[in-house]
Amino acid sequence: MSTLDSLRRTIDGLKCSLERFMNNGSVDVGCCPLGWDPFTSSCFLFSRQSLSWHEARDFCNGQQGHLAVLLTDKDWDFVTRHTSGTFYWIGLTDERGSWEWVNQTPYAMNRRSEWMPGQPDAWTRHGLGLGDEDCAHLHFDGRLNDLHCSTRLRFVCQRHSVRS
Ligand SMILES: [Ca+2]
Repeated sequence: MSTLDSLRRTIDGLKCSLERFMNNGSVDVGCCPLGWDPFTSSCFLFSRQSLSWHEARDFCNGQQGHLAVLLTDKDWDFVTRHTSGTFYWIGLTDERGSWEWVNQTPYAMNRRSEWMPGQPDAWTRHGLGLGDEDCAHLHFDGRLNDLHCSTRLRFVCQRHSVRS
């Protein structure tokens, strides 16, 4: 582990201890690293920078997390409340032929309520080189659209809350 990672973990641990102290020893929601928002047993990071889907995936993995995997209505509602009005990558791709989450959880296609009308359309006339649209992002209203993975967007990382 690099010195920077080690320092970051120390700070995260101190932040958790401080929060626990300020809450008289009880922490209702999990304690999250600086800059991450707690929700149930997860922490979510809403990026300010824009990266390609693969760069975003690698960034989240480097933070002991992964691109967001939205398996419950509660998680979906929490995340889309924060992303409203901006495009954000999440951990959903069909690069291997069918839509699946980055943690290999199968995705049950729900075109009618989770996707923008007519999506996913695997559009190929984007002029961005070979291939269609294999990566899913949250659109302005929180519904999904597939887009070329090289597009640079903000992104949502997810990780377990910190226990120290
Ligand atoms: Ca599309």
